[in-house]
Amino acid sequence: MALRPQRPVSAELTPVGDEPVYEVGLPAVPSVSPGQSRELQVRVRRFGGSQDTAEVDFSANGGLTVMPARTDVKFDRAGEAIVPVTLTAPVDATVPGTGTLTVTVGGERRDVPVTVDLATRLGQASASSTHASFRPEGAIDGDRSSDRWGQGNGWNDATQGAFPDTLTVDFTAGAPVGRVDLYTIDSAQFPAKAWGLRDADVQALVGGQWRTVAEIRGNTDGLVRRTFEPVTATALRVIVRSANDNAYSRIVELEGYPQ
Ligand SMILES: [Ca+2]
Repeated sequence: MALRPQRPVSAELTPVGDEPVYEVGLPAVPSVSPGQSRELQVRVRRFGGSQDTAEVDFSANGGLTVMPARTDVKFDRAGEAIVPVTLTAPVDATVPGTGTLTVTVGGERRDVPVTVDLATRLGQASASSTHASFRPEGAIDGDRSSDRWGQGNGWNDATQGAFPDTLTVDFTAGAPVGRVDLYTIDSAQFPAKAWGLRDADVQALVGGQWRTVAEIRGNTDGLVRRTFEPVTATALRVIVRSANDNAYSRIVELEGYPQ
């Protein structure tokens, strides 16, 4: 029998036409603190097509809000556009928490997870001195327990018997602070009244100036909570002036809240 010449398989190709494809990019997992508004740069790229503009929609869940909800972007000659959006968390946001920022352009939808946490927790900790492994980062790691003291979950200065000592937390962006929860060492083995900090000043960096927002005097408690008129701060610091053992400054956790 004669072999029939094999017929080439033809794929039904959809004409490419003028339909662009979009890509949405964000630099990293965005984060925001309760009561804080942060500007994010959303990058939109267009592949194909010839449209100079596109409509981009933004929405958020988890209690977050995003502005604007919709905008028209104009692409540059490389087919890129940068869209600034402002992401805001409510002052009573649960921390730590998560939300989602959704960006939609053309048929492309991108869901971006957003971390919601205290400005202190998201910040960068440093100290006037550090004793061995009692690093300043331990004071913003979310672990308030004095039972794990010595496992890196709290800060201890390195100048025995010499004060003041300072623990500083720089925020990633300005955030409202109207309350500070300061956990000094307090366990069965190391009770605060014998080992904790006694006198300290809490200061907020407001408009580039340090402002004392709380004074702690004669403290014997493990948790020192102070509320004050809220400020928009870019950093928080604790200046420890004395400790109950007259030797070291010990902070297990430093937390700043909007209220
Ligand atoms: Ca800690």
